[in-house]
Amino acid sequence: MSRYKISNLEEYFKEYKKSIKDPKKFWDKIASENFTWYQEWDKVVDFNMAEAEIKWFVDAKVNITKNCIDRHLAKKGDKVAIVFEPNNPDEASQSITYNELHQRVSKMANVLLSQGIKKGDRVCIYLPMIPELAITTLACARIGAIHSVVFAGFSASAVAARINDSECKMVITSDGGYRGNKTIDLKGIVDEALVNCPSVENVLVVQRTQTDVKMKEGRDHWLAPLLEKASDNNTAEIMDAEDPLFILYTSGSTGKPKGMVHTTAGYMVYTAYTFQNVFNYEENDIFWCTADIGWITGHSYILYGPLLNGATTVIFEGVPSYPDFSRFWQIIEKHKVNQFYTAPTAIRALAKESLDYVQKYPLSSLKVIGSVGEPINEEAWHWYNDHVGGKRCPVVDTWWQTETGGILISPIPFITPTKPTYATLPLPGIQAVLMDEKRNEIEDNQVVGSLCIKFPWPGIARTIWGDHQRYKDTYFSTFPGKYFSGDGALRDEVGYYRITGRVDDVIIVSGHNLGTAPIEDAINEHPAVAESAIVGFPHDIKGNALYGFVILKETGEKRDKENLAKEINQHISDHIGPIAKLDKIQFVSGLPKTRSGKIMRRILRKIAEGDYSNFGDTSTLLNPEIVEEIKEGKL
Ligand code: 7RM
Repeated sequence: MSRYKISNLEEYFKEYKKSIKDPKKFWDKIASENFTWYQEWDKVVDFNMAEAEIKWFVDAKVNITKNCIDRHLAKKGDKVAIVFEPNNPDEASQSITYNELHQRVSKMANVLLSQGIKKGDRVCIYLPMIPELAITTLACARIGAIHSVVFAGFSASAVAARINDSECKMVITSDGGYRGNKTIDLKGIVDEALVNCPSVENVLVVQRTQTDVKMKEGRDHWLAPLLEKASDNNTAEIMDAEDPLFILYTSGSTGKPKGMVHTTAGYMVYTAYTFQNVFNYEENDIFWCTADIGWITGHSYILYGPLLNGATTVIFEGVPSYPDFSRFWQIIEKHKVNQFYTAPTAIRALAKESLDYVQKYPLSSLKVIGSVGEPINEEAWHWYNDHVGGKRCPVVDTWWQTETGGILISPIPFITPTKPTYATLPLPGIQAVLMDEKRNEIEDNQVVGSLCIKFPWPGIARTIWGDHQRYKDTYFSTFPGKYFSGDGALRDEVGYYRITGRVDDVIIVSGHNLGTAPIEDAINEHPAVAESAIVGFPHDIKGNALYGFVILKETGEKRDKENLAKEINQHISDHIGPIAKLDKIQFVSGLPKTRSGKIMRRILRKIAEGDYSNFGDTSTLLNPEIVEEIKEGKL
């Protein structure tokens, strides 16, 4: 992948202008120079923003795993593709070369075929961060099956909802998973989920923890013996540029999770291009992204982006706090990591601990350090820059979303001067704009607006699985003709962007995007609960934590509130996962509502933050008296 030669900010602006003046020419060149295609495209892009219909590299034929693996074999078959670092530092790490990866993915692809999985079938992958997660994901892509990776921290009902939405034919899981000093019973969770999943025919089980698990006759199969029998000769399926590559679920502000669909060629071109440029990857560098492959960051920058560039990528099974808070720094030193990519929530958690943990290690291999997932506050930015990057490594604050497939706004290291808390400038090809309340484009700087993109880029999601109308309504209707990110942003005098956060009701807790609606749904299912509303409030480590306002039914009123609060959190844990647990629960007799019946969340947000100075316009409130009551009853 060629890195464009820009040596200063002025040149970046020139290059950027060219890329938006003629985007077709720009992407055509990148796509034709850096990949192997079975057949090239007739047209670079075809789109209709009003209908949310977007196609890139029209009629081209390609297989992404040929580009991730096969084409590297001639020159770097013996190069390490994946470094696996286990949860327990006493367990040996593993190195998987491109040759080995080719062999293992091919065998796995043949196993999938032998189990009746065909091009277009959906396969749910529910695995811990072990090499098999990467291998099974790539094997799906190799045969054209659509992978739906579900983060291994989700509960049985969340897994079931995702399996059913896309009617997965198969689930791939493991006997268990290690995370810090815990062992997670993944197979048990899958068994519970599958009680309500009629589409699933087979379950493949990887052995990781040697936990004794129940195997359902005819449905469940250990993976190892199947792999042993499988041939390592597999011809990659010929995929159309717009064939779906994967579905990845993301929370919405209302209702059920959205299955974002990414297709083959555009996603491939975009993740490869952004990986190269945002991290300035050079041959023989070791790249480490600490996300889980169950999130888009892991899909794009643990798996696809690095492998497309023939890079060495680290997969870490564990957590930053185990066995102690030096684990990340110890791994950087052990594997001589050159690019390190993590989330503000992890940075804040580690910055709270003694400096000794990080200062024990010189970390001199590092060249570029990145941040993703939520706005990085100034204090965390400086701590990261000073103590991890040693003030030598550019901090790339990368803004993007599950929907965007890859990074849209970020500094380019050694080119874009960084500025704390600013994601800085859109990458070439990305036409970012800010919109005001009247839906006009904001021309001035120094103002906040809704962040939109006014021309498609290759990595944009193409639809929501089974619900194109929802895709259109959510992203293309608020500002006609533009993609609306749902985020607010500020632009400074040189055009740098600072992301201010969600303008809708998604709350980001420890880097996880949580929709308020499904959590409220879970709370409301508790028999003692009548109604609830949750809001986010600032939290030192998690970025935001959840504050729940809960109205009880009469039966609940008589109960011990402390126990009730515990039960409610358990309920949330079972339905969504422990990450969605409430930090504070306040029992109230009513919620501030507008006449049309909508909860006025901004008032609850202010109360949760302890800011009573100005509640803004409350004239549309049906029950203004409740505001005083809630304020007084605040914990
Ligand atoms: C990659 C990812 C997307 C939401 C997005 C933002 C927030 C992500 C940054 C950020 C400020 C950043 N995908 N977000 N990166 N906010 N600065 N650098 O996180 O779909 O899970 O979340 O995350 O609100 O809309 S995601």
